[in-house]
Amino acid sequence: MINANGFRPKVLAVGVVGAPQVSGDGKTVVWNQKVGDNVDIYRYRDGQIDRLSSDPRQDIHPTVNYDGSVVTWARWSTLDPNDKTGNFDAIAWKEGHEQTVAATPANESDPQISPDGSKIVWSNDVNGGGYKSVLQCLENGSVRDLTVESDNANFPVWAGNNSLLWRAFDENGSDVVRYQDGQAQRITSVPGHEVKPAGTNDGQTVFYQAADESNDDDLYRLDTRTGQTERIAGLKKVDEDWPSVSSDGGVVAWTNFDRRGLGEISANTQIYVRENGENRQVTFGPGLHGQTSMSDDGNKIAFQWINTAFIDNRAIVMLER
Ligand SMILES: [Ca+2]
Ligand SMILES: [Ca+2]
Ligand SMILES: [Ca+2]
Repeated sequence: MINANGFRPKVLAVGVVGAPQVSGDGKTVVWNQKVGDNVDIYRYRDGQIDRLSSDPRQDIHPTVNYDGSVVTWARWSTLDPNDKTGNFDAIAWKEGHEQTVAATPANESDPQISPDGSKIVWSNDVNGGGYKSVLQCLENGSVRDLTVESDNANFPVWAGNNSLLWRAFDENGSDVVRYQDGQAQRITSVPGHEVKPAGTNDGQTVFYQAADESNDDDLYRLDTRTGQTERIAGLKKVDEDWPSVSSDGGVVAWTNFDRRGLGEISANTQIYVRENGENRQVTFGPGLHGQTSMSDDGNKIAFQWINTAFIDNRAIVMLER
């Protein structure tokens, strides 16, 4: 990994690491890491690494609020991660104290903390069926349902403190839904799947990934005020996936799976950034570079690197400028 295009890579952690998330202020990075048989949540802050969880069960998929004071994640309910009677619960960590915030027999998956740290949203698969879900929100000590089963809502993400984006399945694939002030609205409606939404802090601009008729993924930018959709990255034989975005929408990063010249099996997988109307590559060299998470100002991008020759050799890397 060499320096290029304005961003300097800095390796924060090496090991069986994944799912990095950077705080809005750019000062904290959290991720999950397997040591021995145990997966826990780790944090980088002020040049130091701390282990935030020490439960012997599997702790995965952390999220972190703007100032790094609250971290949430999902924990498997039993010791054996392959135990069919187990399910995920939602955990919140606040200034050194860990609390289980949802632990029914259903899967409470991938809890998401709002930037101000006041609300946690997760999907609950009702009877543990793993198919239909409702989204639930914890705020001021009580949990309420945001959706009903027939909404088929999943994978919520925050866009600022007052907008949520999620994926709603229907017979035509899936659409992006925006939820504001208690109202849910479908903001995409083309056939196929529009997925992985990432929004600006005002919830007005939404980036997402969608596949064309030949199953080639491209990235789109939707301005919900004008209703205009623009394809911002759309090369053939390149899957432009998993956008992350700065708070004003001026910087977008994604994982670029370039299958040109390498065949269908192995893609050249690098991080790209769009800024001022131009797309540029910001990681280089061997291995998979993916799963970006961006600070509000667009100057820090955390990502996961995987050695394709030895997949337990991974790193959490920060791109900084
Ligand atoms: Ca653990
Ligand atoms: Ca549960
Ligand atoms: Ca493409």
